[in-house]
Amino acid sequence: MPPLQHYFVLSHSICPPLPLLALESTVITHGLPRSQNLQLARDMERVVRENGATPATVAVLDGIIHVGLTDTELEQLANAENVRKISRRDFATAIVKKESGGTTVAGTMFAAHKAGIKVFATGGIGGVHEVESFDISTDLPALADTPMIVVCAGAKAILDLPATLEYLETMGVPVIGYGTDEFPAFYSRESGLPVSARLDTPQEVVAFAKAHWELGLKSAVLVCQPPPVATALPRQAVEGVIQQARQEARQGNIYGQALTPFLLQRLSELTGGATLRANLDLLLNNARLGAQIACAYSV
Ligand code: PSU
Ligand code: MN
Repeated sequence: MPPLQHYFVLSHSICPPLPLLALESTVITHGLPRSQNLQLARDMERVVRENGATPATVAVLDGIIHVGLTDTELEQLANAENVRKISRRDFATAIVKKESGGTTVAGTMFAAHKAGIKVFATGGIGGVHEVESFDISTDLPALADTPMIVVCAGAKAILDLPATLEYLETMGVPVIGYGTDEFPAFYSRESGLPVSARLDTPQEVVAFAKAHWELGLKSAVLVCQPPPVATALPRQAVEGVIQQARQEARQGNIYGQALTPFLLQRLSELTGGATLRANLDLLLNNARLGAQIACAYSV
C-alpha cells in the first residue's frame, strides 16, 4: 500500500489484496436524479459483494479523498447540495476549500490507482464532445496514463464516438468489446464502430491486461460491455433526442462541467425515463462484470 498522506484515507473495510472494485461517484452526485442516486449507489455496492469482490466507492468528503465509503458517507454524498464534480484538476481545490464532491472516471482512476486498485467499473466514460463546443473529457488522458481495467458500456452516446475512439487509438488504449465486436454506445448495444479486440470471459480480460502491462505499457484497458438487452434503446431511437438536447445546451449556453449532467437529464426527460432506466441497468451490469474481473485478477 502506498504511504497515505493526511488528505487521503482508505476505508477500513478495504485492504488489498482482497479483490477490490473501484466505483465512481459523479454518477451519484451529478449523473442521476436525487430520487434514484442513493439507491443505485447501494445497489451497485451490493452487486459487487454478491459477486465476491469488495466495493470501493471513491469520493471527496470535506476535503479528504476517500477510497471506500461507509453507508452513512454514501448517504451524505447522495444528499449533499451543490457538491463539486471532481476530475483530476479539482482535487486540490476541494482539499484546500474542504469541500465534498463526486469523482469522475478520471478522478476515480487517480485515487483508486494510488490505493493499489486494479479494476474499476463505471457507466460510460467521457470523451470528445461535438466540434462546436471544443470539449475533451479528462477521462481520455486518464485512460491513456493509468494502468487499470475500466469496465464501461462504451462512451456516452451524447459524444462524438468516432472522434473518441480515434483519441483512444492515438493514446494506445486497448478498446475491448466484451462479448461483442462492436463498440457499444452506452444506451445502445450498437454503434457501427469497431473495437480493437474482442474478449469473452473475465479470465481473458485479466490475461490481456497482464500481457499489456508486462510489456511495460502504461495505459488502461477499456472493457466495453453492451448494455442489457431488456432496457437498451435502439441507436436511431436516441439519435433524434440527442440532437435536440445538444441544441438546447447550445441555446442555453451550457458548457464545461455542466454539459454532460445537463444532457443526461434532458435525455431522460425527453424519453420518458427510458434512458434513465437503461443507465441504471447498465451500471449494475458493469458492477457485476467488474467484480468478476476483480476476482479473476486476484487468483
Ligand atoms: N457515466 C454515467 N453517468 C455519469 C458519468 C458517467 O452513466 O454521470 C460521469 C462520469 O463520472 C464521467 C463524467 O467521468 O460523467 C464525464 O464528464 P465530462 O464529460 O465533463 O468529463
Ligand atoms: Mn468536458
